[in-house]
Amino acid sequence: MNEIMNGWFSEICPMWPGMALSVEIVETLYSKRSEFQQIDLYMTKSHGKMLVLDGIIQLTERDEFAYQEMLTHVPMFAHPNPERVLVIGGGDGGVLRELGRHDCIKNIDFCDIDPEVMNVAKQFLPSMACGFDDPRVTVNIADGSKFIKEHKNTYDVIIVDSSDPIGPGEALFEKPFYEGLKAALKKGGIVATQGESFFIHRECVKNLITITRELFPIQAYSYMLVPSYPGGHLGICLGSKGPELSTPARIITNEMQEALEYYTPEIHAASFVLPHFMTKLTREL
Ligand code: SPM
Repeated sequence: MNEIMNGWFSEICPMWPGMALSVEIVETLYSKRSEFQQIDLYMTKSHGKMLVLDGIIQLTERDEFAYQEMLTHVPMFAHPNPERVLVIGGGDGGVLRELGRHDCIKNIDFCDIDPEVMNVAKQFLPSMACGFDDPRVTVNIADGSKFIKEHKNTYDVIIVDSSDPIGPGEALFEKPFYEGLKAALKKGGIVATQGESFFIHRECVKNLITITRELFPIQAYSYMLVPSYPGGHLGICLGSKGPELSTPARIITNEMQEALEYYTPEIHAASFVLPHFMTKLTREL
């Protein structure tokens, strides 16, 4: 449940009890319940537009690049030749925008259960929704867990840009979904999923690592800094059927590097270096 008091939005969620991230709001630009969730879009005082689903901040214009670049380019550069890519969730289009920078891709399937998020992004967030303009993108409005069952052995890279495991995103954090992701990947494929925060959701992160370790020969956990998520960071849980994950398999062009704000080959490798409590935690699994 979120609250706006005296012009401040506070993100209050049972997943992070006893703390709340607050952002000063200038104007509510959109507020409506879709078939699946409450969608709110605010103009904030310091972070540009902010998209909120069921009371949880999904992105702000000021720092969205950190999450979208890392969730996209870490798995994409770990793969030696990704031609076919699936994106589940991410209705704002930011991950699609980042995928658009990879010329090696032949087609991108996009699958989201809620078309309203995409419509809101197209109306209010053109710097992300431009991702939908890429002619290689096919939009599928469907439940991601069902979609992958119909696309076995199809993708080189799958990116799951989900909300948190409460509401419509819940099933995306469970083992049957990961089994489906594995089956939808080709030989040598890589999956990258929104991996929550190791400071505030340790059990959830532990569970994701356990699941991916059980299913994939290579597993790793990476993270990036995002000031507008509680804890200031967000993880990426990765599973690979072959390629190493922490070293880029391809060289980034100067042109692409200059267009990015967060990802570099050095950040790619460094993002897998975790605090010692995480090393101890993963050792126990
Ligand atoms: N394309 C942007 C969509 C954002 N998807 C991830 C949102 C996660 C929000 N909650 C973070 C909670 C911190 N543990």
